[in-house]
Amino acid sequence: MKALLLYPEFPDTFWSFKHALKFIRKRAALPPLGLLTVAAMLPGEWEKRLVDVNVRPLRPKDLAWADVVLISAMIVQRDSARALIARCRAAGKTVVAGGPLFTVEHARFPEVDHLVLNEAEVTLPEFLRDFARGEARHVYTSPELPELEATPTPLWKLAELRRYASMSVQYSRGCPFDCDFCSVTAMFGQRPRVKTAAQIIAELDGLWQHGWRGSVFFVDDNLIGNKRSLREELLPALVRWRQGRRGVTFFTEASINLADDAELLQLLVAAAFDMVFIGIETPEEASLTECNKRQNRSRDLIADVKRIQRAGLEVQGGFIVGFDNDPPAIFQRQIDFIQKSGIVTAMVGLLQAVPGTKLHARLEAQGRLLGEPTGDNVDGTMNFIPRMNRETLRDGYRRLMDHLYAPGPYYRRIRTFLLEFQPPHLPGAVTLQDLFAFGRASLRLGILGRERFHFWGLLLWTLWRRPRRLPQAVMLSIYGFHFRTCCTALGA
Ligand code: B12
Ligand code: SF4
Repeated sequence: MKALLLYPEFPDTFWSFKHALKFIRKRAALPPLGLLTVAAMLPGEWEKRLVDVNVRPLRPKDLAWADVVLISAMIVQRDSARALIARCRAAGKTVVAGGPLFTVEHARFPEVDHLVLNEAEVTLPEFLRDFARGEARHVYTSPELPELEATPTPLWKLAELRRYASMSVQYSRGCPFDCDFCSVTAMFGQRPRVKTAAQIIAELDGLWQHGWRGSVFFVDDNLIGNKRSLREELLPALVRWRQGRRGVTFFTEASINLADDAELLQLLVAAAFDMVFIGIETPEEASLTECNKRQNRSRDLIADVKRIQRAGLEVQGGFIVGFDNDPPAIFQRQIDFIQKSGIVTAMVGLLQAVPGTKLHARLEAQGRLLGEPTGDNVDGTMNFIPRMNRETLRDGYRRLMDHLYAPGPYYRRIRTFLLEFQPPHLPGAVTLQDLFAFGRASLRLGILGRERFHFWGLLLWTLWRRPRRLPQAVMLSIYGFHFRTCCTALGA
């Protein structure tokens, strides 16, 4: 059996980093970890190939080679997924689909032969048994949330690792919190399930053996969901693993209560974590209550962010406008908060209701739903009727984004961040890729860009005040170019 694993295209969105990737000669930010994991669960005797269309196009000869196509996607890849499925069907191939898009929207894909939903650890074995007998059903689904000890190491060899900016591994699934807009708990539950430290070390060894020497994203929904196993098992193992292995750093996602645990912060930094994404959402208490983001309530969120930055982790932040309790002043309050916090990569989205979430159910019951979400929450669309006047919300949101990513405020945020950020001196030589990125940034941002004075001003300031942070200053300038180009009316 010849299995083609197919990953649809990400549109030009905030997290695609498309405009930044050119500076480092990469095609995509991250590999399709779900598909690489599924590949490792397929029978060993099957031949397997991966086509991630973010990296290279799907060619007719790829389809001609395949007996069966396995496709994965999240909502934001819906259009590309549909187009690819149509091509597979036109070529007469059997299509098997799984992953987050199909798990929440399977009824909208009758053209797929087999929908193998939820977590493949549970549903795939049953499908494979039936498929081998020629009796496979249309839909395989299960509410079971499997333990992860049996999850195999992703088949890294299928991916062209050098085409990606970062690699990814997953230690846990699920999150103990219950924010009402989030599909993580709906899909993966509130009890964080973890792999063993030995499994993660085997995954990292695999990446190392395939020559990977860059950053690795722990794609956990909330890495600190199970603090005990993190503190006692994973982090000590990572600290040991990185001895004598230069060049590999980690980043992840966590909840804001990370700021309360100085020892854990120290351990993360010792294990080579240098960045964390945190869902901050809003400085408006009533909106935090509304969406049940209880872990963010009654806190000095700016002080929390600064504590994490001082410990040596850059903080990326997720923010949302469009809650029922948002007052008209919310746009300026978000701007003030973000500028003060020094969160350079601040992803502000308009609230969208994803199927399967409590928010979706609530809005449906209130008769306020308008359709399905686009999956890209920075594209300015909403799939429900907001409490605030829709035009006021849309205009306020546009102004907010344009302001945050305009060169003046953006470069000021980088300085605020660099003043606070106190990373340990991790070993790491300047690579050819860094030099290329710097050359390209000098040309694109420093000569052609309208931010040229901000760019050179920042570099001179960094050389004077924080010379060791020069690579970060260049990288964040490049990110700013991407955010301006993809997500604001300003362009670059
Ligand atoms: C990494 C990640 C990303 C990366 C994706 C990179 C990449 N190349 O894949 C980036 C950063 C780009 C990203 C972006 C976004 N993401 Co995202 N992301 C994740 C995250 C944290 C991990 C995904 C992952 O690798 N998981 C590990 C693998 C092993 O799990 P998996 O892919 O689910 O695969 C398992 C099963 O689904 C199944 N499976 C998967 N594929 C297939 C295929 C077949 C054939 C079969 C049989 C089975 C199967 O088997 C696997 C093993 O059980 C998930 C959360 C999560 N816990 O999964 C969110 C998640 C996928 N993202 C989500 C969202 C909403 C977003 C954003 C909209 C966030 C935002 N606010 O902007 C953006 C959208 C993109 C954009 N704006 O550009 C949602 C998706 C909702 C949905 N139903 O589609 C998730 C679930 C998180 C959430 N908040 O609910 N994301
Ligand atoms: S803390 Fe993050 S992952 Fe957990 S439920 Fe809230 S938004 Fe979802």
